[in-house]
Amino acid sequence: MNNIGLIGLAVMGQNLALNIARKGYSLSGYNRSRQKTDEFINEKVKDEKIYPYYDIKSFVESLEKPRKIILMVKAGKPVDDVIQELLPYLDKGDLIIDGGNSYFKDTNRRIEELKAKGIYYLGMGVSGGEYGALHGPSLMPGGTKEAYDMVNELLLKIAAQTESGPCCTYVGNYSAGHFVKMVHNGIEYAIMQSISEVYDVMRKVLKLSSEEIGNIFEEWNKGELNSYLMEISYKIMKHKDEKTGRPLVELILDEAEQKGTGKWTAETSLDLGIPTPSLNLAVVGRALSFFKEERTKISKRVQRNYPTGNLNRDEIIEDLKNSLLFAVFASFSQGLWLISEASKVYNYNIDLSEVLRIWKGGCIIRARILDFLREILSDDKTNINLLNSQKSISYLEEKLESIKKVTKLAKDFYIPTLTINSSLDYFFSMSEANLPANLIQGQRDFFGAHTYRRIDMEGIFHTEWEQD
Ligand code: NBP
Repeated sequence: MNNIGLIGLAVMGQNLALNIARKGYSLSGYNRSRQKTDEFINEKVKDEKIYPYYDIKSFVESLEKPRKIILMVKAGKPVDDVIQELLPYLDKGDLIIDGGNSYFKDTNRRIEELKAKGIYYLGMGVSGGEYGALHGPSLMPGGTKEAYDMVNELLLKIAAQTESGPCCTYVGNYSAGHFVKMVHNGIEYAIMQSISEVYDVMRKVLKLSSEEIGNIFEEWNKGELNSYLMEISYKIMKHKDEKTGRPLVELILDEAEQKGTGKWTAETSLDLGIPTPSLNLAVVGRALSFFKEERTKISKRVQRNYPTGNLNRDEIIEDLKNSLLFAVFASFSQGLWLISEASKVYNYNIDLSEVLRIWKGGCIIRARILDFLREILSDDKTNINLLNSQKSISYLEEKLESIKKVTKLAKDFYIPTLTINSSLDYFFSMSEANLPANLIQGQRDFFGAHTYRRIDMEGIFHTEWEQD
């Protein structure tokens, strides 16, 4: 009898299976198409106790009870299909863990459907790509605590290990794990977009080569900006194409694809009424990039008058670094706020500080700044977007002149900086007591009799504006 089962032996499943087996567990593996299973067993598995199964029945029967089965299949219908295939062979008390990037509302539905059949279900965010899956991912499991306790020991062992402990915690009730993973990806989109915007200014304003930009990113990665995304960005900038000898990044088509988690984050932020402009604009940035043909056509119609005069290269580089730090902070701030609101609305009971802790290793958004964010949160647990603290304000204000200069410079050079701009506007909006929403309320009342409240007296008011 094997300790655990895993269905879905694509990139993530294979690496997670090897990770689990290398921690001393025996594992039954199953994949819909036989070929993938055989390739995995023949080419990747060595001494690990990983055993292949070619039909669901014998796969399930190979597992010790209560059975624990991890799904690493494509999100959406495949998850429901696999659950339906498993159900005839499962017993009450067995546990299914969905480790894919499932939509959190699907996870809620599955938890309920399976609960009615006595089957436990965990929705677990897994971050870290194939390397993380093999060497230690960040794991974000959510569901009932009872279900989590069945695999607690195993998950803590396979997760990335940091000085603050394993990058796994019981995230919370229902779909809390998949929700947190979704927002993790939303933040990931925003940071990737911000780094790309900085790159754009460096190449178009400062005329730096990819190699030079790579060197600057490498330098930044040694300091405050130290993060996985900074690290891969400098490596990408410095990578030479084997065929042409040119920097490969310059040969990659500028159309950014997406699988949906960023869009879900943006949609959910709008549903819950939490402002996450940097995260949303990062999704918009990818959408804009996709219209290459139209962009190219329109670019031939526009007249551009570029500024002349000397630029202070070192000063601009320092400003760009500060702008990136600012945008990264703003992106985390917005993401945490969204998680915090969802925790209230959906009764997830999420500990934000724990979320920041398990993002410290293994995952794509791991970054040095997480320690600082945890410190701010530990000063005041109710500071859910981190902005309401003198430490945060000082941190952002130190960078304010830089980001103002960078947004202006980018506009002077016609360079879109969607995420950097929106991070700055987010800060301006959140630190502004008077927004022009009074006029919007007047407009709404004018055309739709939607009423408004006043600052000088209690009550709800409507005005017959036309009579003015
Ligand atoms: P994919 O997301 O590409 O999914 C491929 C796997 O799903 C294969 O094993 C495939 O079986 C199986 N599958 C499909 Br498609 N339809 C199925 C069905 N109806 N019944 C049974 N199996 C089915 O694989 P991945 O990139 O390894 O990712 C797995 C999960 O982890 C996804 O949810 C993904 O979003 C998430 N994730 C991925 C990463 C990453 O870096 N790739 C990172 C974090 C999370 P087949 O071989 O028979 O076609």
